[in-house]
Amino acid sequence: MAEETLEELVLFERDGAVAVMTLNRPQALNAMTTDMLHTMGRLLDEIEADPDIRAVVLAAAGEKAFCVGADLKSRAAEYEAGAVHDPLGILVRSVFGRFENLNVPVVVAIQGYALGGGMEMALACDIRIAAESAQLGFPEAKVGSLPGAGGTQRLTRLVGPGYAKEMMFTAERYSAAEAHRMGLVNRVVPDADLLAEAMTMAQGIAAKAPLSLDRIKVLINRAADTDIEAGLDFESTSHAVLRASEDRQEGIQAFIDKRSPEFKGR
Ligand code: CO8
Repeated sequence: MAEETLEELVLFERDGAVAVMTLNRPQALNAMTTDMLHTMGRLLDEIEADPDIRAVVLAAAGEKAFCVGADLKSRAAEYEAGAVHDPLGILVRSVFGRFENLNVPVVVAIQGYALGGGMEMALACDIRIAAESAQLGFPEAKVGSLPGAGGTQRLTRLVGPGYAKEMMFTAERYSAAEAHRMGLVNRVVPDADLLAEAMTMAQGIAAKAPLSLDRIKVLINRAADTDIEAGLDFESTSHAVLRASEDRQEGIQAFIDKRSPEFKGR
């Protein structure tokens, strides 16, 4: 395989207020390497530092796969070396957690195979759009492992323990339609429309008030692990913060003036 430069591993583009990150190892079905995850971390730094980015699309190059999980070829070398320290495990936890906690929404576009760690990456995003061709699954139990990059925890919170156990016990691949029925993906679209649908959704989100998006994301992320009274208190406090924001005034004024609001994130 030709030498891969860090910039080529994950492509980065801007389209207005939307940043697009594209996994770019289609020859290896976008299997994750530590270099790729380091590059994603650096791009997430850029996104966080840029207040003009209001939403992110995570996509992948090639028609065959979104991502087939960890790069088993580079991992084989680690196992042969008997590494007790797992650099990939540490990195995936950090990078996936950063997507989950990013201050702007992340829409992920899934085509072809989304397996193992690739599926776990998609679970750390906020909204999953799948192409009709998508095949999603957790093959780990077939090879004596388990979904160790957040899968057991995030899938259970998303679809409930029944479907999470079914997917992980059987280790089978599920179609986009089956994944949609479980609530694992938000919507299924024709392959040719995947990126456009993800961009349209992200552009629509990016036009909304940034502080609203930020607070809604945090509140929903915490909802599953918070008792209802504490959650409602947190919601009230967040609501009070928004009431005092400039963007709330702008939103109401724009409605009265019958024009589009211009939000500043203040
Ligand atoms: N790593 C590296 N290369 C891969 C991988 C992979 N995971 N999967 C596929 N490739 C490569 C193949 O070797 C092949 O390369 P080449 O052309 O040079 O031989 C190319 O991609 C195309 O693959 P196939 O020819 O196999 O294509 P098929 O359509 O026949 O099959 C499959 C596609 C079904 C996706 C098959 O390749 C497969 O089963 N791949 C392995 C999938 C898998 O097991 N993924 C889980 C990996 S484990 C994981 O993700 C855990 C992550 C968490 C880590 C953190 C732990 C704490």
